[in-house]
Amino acid sequence: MNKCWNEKIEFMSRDEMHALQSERLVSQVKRVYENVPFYRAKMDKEGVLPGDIKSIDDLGKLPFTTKQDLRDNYPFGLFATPMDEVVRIHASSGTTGKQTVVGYTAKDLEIWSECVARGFTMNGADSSSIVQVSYGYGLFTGGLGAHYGAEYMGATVVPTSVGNTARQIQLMVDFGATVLCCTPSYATYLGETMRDMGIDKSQLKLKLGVFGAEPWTEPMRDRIEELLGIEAHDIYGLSEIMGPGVSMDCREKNGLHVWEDHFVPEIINPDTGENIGADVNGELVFTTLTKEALPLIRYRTRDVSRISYKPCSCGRTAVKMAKPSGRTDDMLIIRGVNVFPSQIESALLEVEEVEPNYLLIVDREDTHDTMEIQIEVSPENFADNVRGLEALTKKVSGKIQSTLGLAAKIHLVEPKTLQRSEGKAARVIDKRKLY
Ligand code: DLL
Repeated sequence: MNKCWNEKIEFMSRDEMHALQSERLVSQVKRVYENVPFYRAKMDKEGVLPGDIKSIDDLGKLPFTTKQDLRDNYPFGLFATPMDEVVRIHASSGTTGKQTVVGYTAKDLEIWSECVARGFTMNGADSSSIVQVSYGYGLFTGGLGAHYGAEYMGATVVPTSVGNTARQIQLMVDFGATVLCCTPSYATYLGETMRDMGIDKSQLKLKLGVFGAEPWTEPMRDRIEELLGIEAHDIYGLSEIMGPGVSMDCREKNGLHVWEDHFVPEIINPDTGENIGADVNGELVFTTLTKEALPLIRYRTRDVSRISYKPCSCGRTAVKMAKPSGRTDDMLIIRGVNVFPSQIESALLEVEEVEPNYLLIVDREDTHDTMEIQIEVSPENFADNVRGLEALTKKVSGKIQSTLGLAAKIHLVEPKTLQRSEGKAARVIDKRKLY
């Protein structure tokens, strides 16, 4: 058995977990009904009373909550505690509409730290680790979430936040960081910059990477592991539910254990709202069981994933969710075909001569959707001769066509010309939505 932080919870039997979740759900529902007018009105309208919820099996009787509900109650309307018990505010990223504001009591922060510490420990980190946190600090939950979790575990935290990449690399070498936390796109950027600075990965002490906040694929994991010489692990979360650490993958690397004693996942059909059970892709929905400041009942994440109760070789009994493959609202429909940006990343990772740095531009000419993909050629393969580039363009076009089932105009660009992201990468411009 590998190391763990909270043996009792992480290895709890399914029956015990069912009992714990049931007890917590019953009191959580009672609390939101009594303290949050929004929930009381919604439950009254649906004809569900707290007394109808007797165990976790009754979860499906409760109405969903959405991001729009948080926006409609901006900023603190869904808080279930008085403001003098709220000790921290964060806000969800998102570039359109009002920010989604979330709050935490001191107990919420402790539970959050503990969840993150479980994830770190599960992959070999401990109090002797030096953890460089290169997620953004601020309203975004990434920086402070990883920071508090690592500190709670007793590790030494180096809070570099994002930016000044060359300095980050120098500090990583000088301080001997053993764990790196950032977005997967920033991890690749750090690796590329290191290469440009002439620093070999053998000069690093890094062993573990804890990457999340945006979808990334298995081939991308292999690439980052190779680039930085580490084990790369996936951490998932969203501000509304807590922040990073709602789930994290173990050494099996085939799914993220959800800390179910605090967050109950369900998978629904996004069109009908029906719970579609385990092992099928759908929209991930979470119910918080212990959150004090901002409890959320059946919150629709819009993330596409699936859950599995199959036993895990690491021994943890907590349900696993698949690496989120995209968002129901990020899915593009191009000429009638469903396209997830992550499919493009997978296709590009199979072509050695290009980097998985791309920009997808979707537009419409008359009634016809057009798709252009700008792709960076890798530095080793950037040929000045036109014939070499033509052949490569053809190869990439073929790969994209066979992966997406759609033809795209491929535009190869010089290495390092597409904008790099320090936080979440923005890879799609849908001009059709701009009209
Ligand atoms: O991104 C929290 C976080 C910070 C998670 C650092 C992991 C590491 P938000 O800004 O509210 O919170 O964005 C949440 O990001 O609904 C997913 O769409 C996406 N996301 C987060 N982690 C992953 C992941 C943070 N590991 C939204 N894989 C979520 C895929 C992820 N998508």
